[in-house]
Amino acid sequence: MTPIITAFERSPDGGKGLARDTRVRWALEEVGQPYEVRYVSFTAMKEPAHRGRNPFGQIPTYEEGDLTLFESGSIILHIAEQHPGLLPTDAGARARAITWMFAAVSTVEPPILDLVTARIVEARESWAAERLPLVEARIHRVLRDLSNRLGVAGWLDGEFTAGDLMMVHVLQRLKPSGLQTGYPNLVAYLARAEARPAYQRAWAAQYAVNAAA
Ligand code: GTB
Repeated sequence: MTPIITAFERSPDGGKGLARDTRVRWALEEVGQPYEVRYVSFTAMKEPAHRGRNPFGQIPTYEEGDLTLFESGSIILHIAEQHPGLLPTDAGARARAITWMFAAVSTVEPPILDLVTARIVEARESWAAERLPLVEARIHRVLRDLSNRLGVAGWLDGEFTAGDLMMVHVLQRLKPSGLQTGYPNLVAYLARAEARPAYQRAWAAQYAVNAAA
């Protein structure tokens, strides 16, 4: 059965691949699972039909027969559990890969999202300039720790896993800020992941839609 995911009808990033459907597309490409995409407008996202898929009215979602999922982390974990290629078979290595998925979305992503909030949503507040260095310092703390752990390794724990996929997509959101440039091994980590054929296919698919929009 071909799964159906949802994505922005027109992504605000104009096709840079930063919206979270890209990470789901990437996971599907890594495991060789064809998929269909239902494109939703910002209006349609908040309507009952889409809230039936995601109560928060957001993308991405994932439908496979009777099963409907939301939350990119949960969707990618499901894909990785259904198909070989994104989680090791060894139980310990598998648990560690899932740990990295959680680390990406619950430790590394929040301060990065806070930067988007600080730079865009709060930009006109009187205290915005004062708060920004604190937000950036919190990002540097997680980048430094991640960089130290990665060291000279190619991936976070041996072979490429869903943990790397999540971490890379989370880190990519930093690119417009340039904050990652002080960590050469993280820059190389991103480049290594972006060179993967599955990533290239996922990126091209979302770009084709958003460049045409
Ligand atoms: N925790 C959820 C998950 O991981 O799936 C978060 C889902 C989410 O934030 N979805 C966003 C959304 O639907 C799109 S990805 N937003 C519409 C809304 O809330 O009304 C976040 C995103 C949006 C835009 C850019 N961009 O333009 O660069 C990047 C990422």
